[in-house]
Amino acid sequence: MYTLLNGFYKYLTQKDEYCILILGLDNAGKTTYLEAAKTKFTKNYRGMNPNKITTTVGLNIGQIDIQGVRLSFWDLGGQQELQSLWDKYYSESHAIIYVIDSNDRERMPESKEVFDKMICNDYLSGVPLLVLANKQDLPDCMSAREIKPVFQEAGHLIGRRDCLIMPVSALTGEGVDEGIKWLVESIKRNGFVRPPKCDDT
Ligand SMILES: Nc1nc2c(ncn2[C@@H]2O[C@H](COP(=O)(O)OP(=O)(O)OP(=O)(O)O)[C@@H](O)[C@H]2O)c(=O)[nH]1
Ligand SMILES: [Mg+2]
Repeated sequence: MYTLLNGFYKYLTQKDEYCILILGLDNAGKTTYLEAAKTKFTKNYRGMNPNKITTTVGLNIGQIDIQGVRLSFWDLGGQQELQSLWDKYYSESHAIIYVIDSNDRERMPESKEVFDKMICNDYLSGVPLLVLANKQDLPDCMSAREIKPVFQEAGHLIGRRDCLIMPVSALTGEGVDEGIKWLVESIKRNGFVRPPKCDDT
């Protein structure tokens, strides 16, 4: 009887789980974005003070339950020596969020170069891609419209997949929920190609 009830309980509570990688150069705002997303979508969650967020050495994990599914975010450190660790996570990911510091014109070519190397990896083929032009709260930043053509040059590498470039401010939270909602839809659409994991916690 216990087994039966336990099984039924698990059936009721289990969720499809999707893993989302958050990538981009160091200082792009990945961890700040993850905190903003958790704050928007988790009841009673009070995000970390952005001033207390330090550079990521390794990996931050965060989860959001939304539209009946669980999103597990893997926010990886973006420093050059840490970028070589990214590809260990590619085969298990269901989507990519690539974060750009729109206020750092000088490092835009570097960000594009790192993006190109990442997106042509076979393990990411067909995986939905959300490119975030972050730090839009800063007055002299590049707009998403300016950044778009730079990244669209990689159209042949991006290939056939759901892809969106959008403006966002991880600091103010502007644009954060639209991006996550788009991502959930895309991940579900791609579920035949990359089926979810099953999480019964
Ligand atoms: N003005 C502004 N600052 C931001 C925004 N997002 C992040 N920052 C700032 O940018 C700096 C870096 O943010 P992080 O979230 O640590 O960047 P990261 O991409 O996780 O960096 P690594 O962990 O080193 O890869 C911090 O000082 C943040 O407060 C934003 O939308 N607007
Ligand atoms: Mg970080």
